[in-house]
Amino acid sequence: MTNELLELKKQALLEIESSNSLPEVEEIRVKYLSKKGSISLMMGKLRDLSPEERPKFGAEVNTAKEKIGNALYVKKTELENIELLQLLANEKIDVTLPGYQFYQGSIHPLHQVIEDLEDLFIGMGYDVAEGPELENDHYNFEMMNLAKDHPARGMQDSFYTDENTLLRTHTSPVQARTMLEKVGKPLRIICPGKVYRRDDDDPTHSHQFTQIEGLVVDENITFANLKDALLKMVRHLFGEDRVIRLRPSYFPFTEPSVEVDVSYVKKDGTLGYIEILGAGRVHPNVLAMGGYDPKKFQGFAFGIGVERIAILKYNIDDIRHFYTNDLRFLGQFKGVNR
Ligand code: 2NL
Repeated sequence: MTNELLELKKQALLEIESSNSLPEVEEIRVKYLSKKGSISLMMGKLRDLSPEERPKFGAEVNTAKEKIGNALYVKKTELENIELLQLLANEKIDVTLPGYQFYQGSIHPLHQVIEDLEDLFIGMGYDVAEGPELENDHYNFEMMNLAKDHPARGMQDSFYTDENTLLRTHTSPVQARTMLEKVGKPLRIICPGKVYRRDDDDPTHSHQFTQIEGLVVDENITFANLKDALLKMVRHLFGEDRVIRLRPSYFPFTEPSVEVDVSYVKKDGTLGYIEILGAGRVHPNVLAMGGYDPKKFQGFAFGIGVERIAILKYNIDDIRHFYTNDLRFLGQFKGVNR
């Protein structure tokens, strides 16, 4: 090997050895191995040699090229690995850092009660039915056996938009519609929703509130079936240690009718009762208007005020909290029922 070639090779390997960045390595490659690099230029010297000397010299240049190429490759790989390790070290995740808090809303307390009762009744084979809030006088009153002279039918007591149209005063019209849809087949439904009555708002009255009504119509339905459903509902809402008390009452759409009270333990240890809902056996007129033969079918129904349940469960002091949407009030019900 000529001295010049040997020197070049030695020099290149030294430079590669002492380089410590990828751009430097690339610079060295260009300097020695590119088309105009000093090793490539050595091939030009072939011309000055005799034909006998040429193959040996050519082979030596190629070997030098290969050696330098290999050294460049090894160095490049080494530097790339270092770079990768540094990257990984810098990207290390500190799992001990505190997390970010996401703002999370919550289900409105009235809806927590509604969803809680929907779950219970769906589990007992009921369907959930909904209907319009703006109702026809016929479905809201007529089909519920409310006579034309009933006080609720006065313009002063409900919100009418014209003589025959009003904001529903209970969710019963949804049940009336469902009876007509079912064309005489057995049904079990609950109907949650907004209802409206003319009232001056104060801590215990609201012109708009929320009701859940239940209706079961089938053959061989007895008052015992009603009591069973009521007791299950009350214990689901207030606890398994509760009992219920029924008192005779009156509703135009049920006969007989009852007010239902739930027990609680008073400070002195004796049992007290609080009224929570109304119920009864479906009036034969209501069954007949809904398309059911009252001689063949019986049913029971109940109506419950959702605000009243939430007020008792969560000890709320003013019904207006439910619709004034103060986040300090609403934020207290995060995950109460779930
Ligand atoms: C209450 C209690 C009640 C009903 C609602 C009803 C529905 C149909 C047939 C018969 Cl389709 N009854 N609903 C029954 C009893 C009580 O509500 O305190 N209302 C003001």
